[in-house]
Amino acid sequence: GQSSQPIRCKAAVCRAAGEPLVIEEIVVDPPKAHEVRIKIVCTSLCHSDVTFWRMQVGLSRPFSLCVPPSIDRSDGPSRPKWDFPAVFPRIFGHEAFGVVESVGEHVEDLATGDAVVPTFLGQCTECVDCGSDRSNVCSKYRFAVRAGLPRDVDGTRFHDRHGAPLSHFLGVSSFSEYTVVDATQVVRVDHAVPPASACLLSCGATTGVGAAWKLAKVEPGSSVAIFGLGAVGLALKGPGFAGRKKFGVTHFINPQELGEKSVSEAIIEITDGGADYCFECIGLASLMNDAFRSSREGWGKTIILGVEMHGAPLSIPSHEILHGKCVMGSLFGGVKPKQDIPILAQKYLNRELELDKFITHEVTLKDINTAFDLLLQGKSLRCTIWM
Ligand code: CXF
Ligand code: ZN
Repeated sequence: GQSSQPIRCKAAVCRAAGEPLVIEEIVVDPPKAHEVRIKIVCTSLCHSDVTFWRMQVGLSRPFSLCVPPSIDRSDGPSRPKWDFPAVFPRIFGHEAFGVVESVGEHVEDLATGDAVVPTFLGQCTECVDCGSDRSNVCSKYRFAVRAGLPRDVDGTRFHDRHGAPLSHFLGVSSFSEYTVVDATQVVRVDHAVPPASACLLSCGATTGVGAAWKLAKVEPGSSVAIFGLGAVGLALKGPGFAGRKKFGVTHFINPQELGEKSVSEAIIEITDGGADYCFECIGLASLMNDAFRSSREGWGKTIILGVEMHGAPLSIPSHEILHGKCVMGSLFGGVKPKQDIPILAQKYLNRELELDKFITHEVTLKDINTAFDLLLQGKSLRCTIWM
């Protein structure tokens, strides 16, 4: 049903880049037109939360995908203000599962009580891109990391107890007991999928599975080299492929143990000429190059999933392209959220997609900083954060 009341609840607020999150009482607006308010059941920490949490002026300004929070016209010609402190204080979190608490006007495909996962990428279902199987990038509400909201550049949804606005993250902000999300970014899932598993479909696991399934369309029997074994990299084998060992990986390469040999030389040796598919799941141009060099001449595909951390360009020898190699990439592994996540949920229920093995830890919201520590220390793959 529709609700017009703000909700007071607890959230983990990031007051400044790189500082521990603080559990605060906040106020969450009612959903506006085309929005839904979600009671978050659980959320997990994805590395992108950490990347943006760390982001401080001068330290890293990586994002070609960012649009500036505002345009500064105060001194002459308008120029973007890249001073990211503008987006703090902020509520992070974008991999989550919850239940719709109320819906705003004009929301037709979702109702109170629906089990849902929010997604950082929206699907309006009406634009050319949403209507095409070739794209998963909605062109009506184009994805960008921005301070404003897709339908309202100055919009806010959260305030602290003094009435000061709190910024969102990727339109999701799931480190809160309640959040408001645009209906284009909310996907209904079968109630039968347990919360912690459904949560993984919200970002990381879906990106990996999607990249193999929707984007690269990897055939069984292909050789696949994965650069970066986090949740995305490990999810790549996805449904239909024969699980670090329990994920079906046959060879591990530790660059430090290779001596004189380069990573690509090692991969070319193991695969007898180069891998059919090379996936970059970290976000470093040097690694993207390694991946490209490791791919097979004739048909090797290099698939870029990582967001380059320093905004560095990729430079590759054109003659290698002429020899049949190709580079491709996508956000969210080419997955169209509203269409494809329910398919993955069904595969989970059919036991064709193992999600639970990604969950290495669990905490409650008050201990959310432990989830950060575990990920930063490389000890966790996914830590479920229960509200
Ligand atoms: C990323 C993709 C690019 C921008 C930030 C979020 N996806 C998910 O973690
Ligand atoms: Zn993510």
